[in-house]
Amino acid sequence: HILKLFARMSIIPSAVYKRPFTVCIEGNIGSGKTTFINEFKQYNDTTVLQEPVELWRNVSGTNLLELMYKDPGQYACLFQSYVQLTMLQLHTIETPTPYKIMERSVFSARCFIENMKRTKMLRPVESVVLEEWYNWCITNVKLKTDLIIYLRTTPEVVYKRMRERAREEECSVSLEYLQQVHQIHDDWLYHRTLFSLPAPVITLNGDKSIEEMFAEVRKCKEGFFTKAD
Ligand code: DGT
Repeated sequence: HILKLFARMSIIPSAVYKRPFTVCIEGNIGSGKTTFINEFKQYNDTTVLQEPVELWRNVSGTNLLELMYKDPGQYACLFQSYVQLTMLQLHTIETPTPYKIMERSVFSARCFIENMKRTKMLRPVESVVLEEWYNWCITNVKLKTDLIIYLRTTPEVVYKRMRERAREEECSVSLEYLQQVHQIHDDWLYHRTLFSLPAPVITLNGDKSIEEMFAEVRKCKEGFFTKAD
């Protein structure tokens, strides 16, 4: 699955960097992560790894993202376990460039687990199993991350964007849900009171227009990256 996805993304591993400088782009649903990382595709020295939403939409013919939203009681845990797997695959893939930029990470999957726990979408035993998997992975798998870029947004703004893009699976997503997801991201990356941080964080204003974001992207490319090993 993951290899097919990379083939579609035109990632051809010629030379392989075992320890590229790795940046994760984080933020609420609709915060502009995809737009942001797409701007990096023009650089030959950077591998852009988009979030594997397409994999979640087609797990051997089953749309697990849709099932998670339609019937969270039944599918939230299963969905979360698949998100963790696909994110780990992205973390550990060897890339052909000295820089690697990822949309989300296994770390932000934890934000969704936390929210599902708080809203009782997960049974207590399900969140225990998911968290044990998570803790085992971050201890035993090399998930080297050098920088997190947090696109900080206002829930009302991302709600409007999400309605406008009208992704079919998200038709039931409420403003309240986006407020919950925002709060958890903010407590983690902005107030820094929730989970530990795997890397330094740079916060950008994700409410800005695409043009303003592009200007931020250029600044990021020139100023934030340092030399990879
Ligand atoms: P963007 O480019 O900032 O607009 O990003 P999106 O909204 O395309 O991407 P993202 O990762 O915020 O969300 C894609 C969909 O997948 C969205 O419906 C939320 C959902 N999603 C992503 N990661 C998780 C997760 O770990 N758990 C759950 N339950 N949903 C997730």
